[in-house]
Amino acid sequence: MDPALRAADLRALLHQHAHRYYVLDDPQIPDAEYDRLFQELQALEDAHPALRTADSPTQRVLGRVLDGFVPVRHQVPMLSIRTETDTTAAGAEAFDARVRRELELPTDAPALAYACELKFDGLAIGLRYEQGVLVQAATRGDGETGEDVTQNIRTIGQIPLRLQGKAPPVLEVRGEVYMRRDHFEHLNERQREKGEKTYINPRNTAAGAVRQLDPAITAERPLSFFAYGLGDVQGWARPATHSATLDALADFGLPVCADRAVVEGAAGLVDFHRRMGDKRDALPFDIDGVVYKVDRIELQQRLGFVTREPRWAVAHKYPAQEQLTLLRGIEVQVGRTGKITPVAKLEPVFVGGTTVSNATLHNLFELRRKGVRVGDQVIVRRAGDVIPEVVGRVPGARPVYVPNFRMPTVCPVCGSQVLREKGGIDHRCTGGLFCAAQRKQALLHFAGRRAMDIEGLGDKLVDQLVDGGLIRTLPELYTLGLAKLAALDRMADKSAANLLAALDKSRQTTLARFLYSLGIRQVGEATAKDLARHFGALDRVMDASLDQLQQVVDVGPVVAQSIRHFFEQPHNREVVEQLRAAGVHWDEHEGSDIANTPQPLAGQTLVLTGTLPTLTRDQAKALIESAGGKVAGSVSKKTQHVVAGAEAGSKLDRARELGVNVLDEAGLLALLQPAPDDTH
Ligand code: 5U1
Repeated sequence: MDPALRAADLRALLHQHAHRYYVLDDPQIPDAEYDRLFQELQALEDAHPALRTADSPTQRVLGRVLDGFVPVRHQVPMLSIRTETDTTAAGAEAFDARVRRELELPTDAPALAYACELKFDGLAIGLRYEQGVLVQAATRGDGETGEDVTQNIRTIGQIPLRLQGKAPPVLEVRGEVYMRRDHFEHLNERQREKGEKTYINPRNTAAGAVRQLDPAITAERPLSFFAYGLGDVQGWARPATHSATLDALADFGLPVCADRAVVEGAAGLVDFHRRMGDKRDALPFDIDGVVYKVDRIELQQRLGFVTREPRWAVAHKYPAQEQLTLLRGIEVQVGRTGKITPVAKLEPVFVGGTTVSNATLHNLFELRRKGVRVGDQVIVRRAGDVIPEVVGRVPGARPVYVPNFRMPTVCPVCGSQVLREKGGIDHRCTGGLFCAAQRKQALLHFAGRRAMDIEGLGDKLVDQLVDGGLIRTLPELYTLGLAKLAALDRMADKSAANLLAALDKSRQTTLARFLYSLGIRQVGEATAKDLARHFGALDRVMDASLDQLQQVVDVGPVVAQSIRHFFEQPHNREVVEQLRAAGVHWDEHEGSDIANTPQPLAGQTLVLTGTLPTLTRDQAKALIESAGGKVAGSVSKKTQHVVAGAEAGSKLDRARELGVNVLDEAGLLALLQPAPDDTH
């Protein structure tokens, strides 16, 4: 075949597969096949350098280290957005009122349509496509002149090097480069493991990566992108509304966030702000607010600009996820596995929607690297469901000498020695279950909703039970009697009876829950389920060899070793036996691979959205999993069914967009019935 034709074919194929992988999250070919096509193109280009085009996928990571960035004058100024800091509904109402006033609409004129989006916490970028090919990427700078960061931006897999479909001669796309929270946590986890400096937050990390002079470093940072607007456009009759423009950008293969809506009037804005606020912690990335834009472009043009901000848009903020506060003291906390964590005691501060007075400092190394000392002004971050953390201090001299924090050499709770494993980062109390702190944490974990689910056994009661010497081991929980419980401070007879009933109920459980509740290091809920499904019986897990354990999906050598180690300890086996003797039981082989239970959802992925009429989300998830299905957090082409309840959000829209089957609760329950010919 003619090399030029083959190279063009390969480029088209690789663009198409990169779009499916990075933007739609729905790859159609294995990674190895993508690599093979990529290498074939690379070899062709090496043999015929004239075939190497600017939009070739081989050209993503080939920039050189720069001395500095070249200034880029924006053809169309890159505006910023007016911010509404009143985080209540009044903020949205004020925007609608202002727009109506400026459009001189009579009070009885119908509600305006607004396009609502998320305000991503990242770095604004303009991407210039000429004849569909990415030719330049620039930062905002002062709005008139930015910096040319093209070679860094080309390393971001989500950003197409070539647009799909019939692209206009010039299309400049504006949007935000950001870093997902899980990618950020993972990056920091790796930094911690290497004993290197951690990053402060996803936004600074993303911005720093884009402004890297060495594109090889940018390429190592997991960056993402969302398009949200246009700059210079030539030769394209753009749609009449902003929402349709975003749809068109998605059709060109650009990532556009699915959490958007067109709403009517102030009430629609308020509702969007509230809905996204409720969802904020569950989003995979940080947002600092939502954005409202007048949807009709013609009205946007009538409204125009003030200085560098359009009158037709506003960013309506949420409470900040980072705040400054005073570090009053540093204490240590002993975790379930004995890990000693330095905890910052803070002047209470409202951050990320709650008042925070304690925040983790992770470990001694991190604490030292951040250089925090008691009396400092520190930055506290609380984002998503991650526990609040101190991410740094405000630089500046201290008026008085403050000694550096030191790790205790003995456990503050039980007095056992505190040691750090050779080459490790964490300090640990060596007291094991002799340590009341570890015992309390072990009990709380055991009683947790996802473990044995003992309702009513919370922090305060566990403190009383352990501190009062009523409980030393997990099985002793089941020997508690009404008299002992009712004698506890502030324990009413009714509460004691309720707790005993909850304990009794918890005796009937599942193998997966039981395994998880034991608190084996490295065995989270998912691994416990995998173990239960694979082995089907507790004794088989307890006696499994390292090799046998590694046959389980996602169990590697470290997890296998931890499970082996746990069950090699005679005292752990004793705990298991005593729990069984106390009446804790489950159906062996229930839901396991070796049992022939019907699995009507085997191999299928479902997504839950909205509120179901009778089932809680956890109940629906458990039912799906027990029928062999998986529950995913987002809808893609790999999703077989979306189960939608009241107030279903953007996942339902996405399901419709992709043609994924949508069910209600009754439909789900019908699916769970084994097929009539299922003869298991
Ligand atoms: N989603 C979104 N973010 N954002 C930021 N849209 C959006 N629009 C912006 C900015 C600065 O500016 C335009 C309104 C000009």
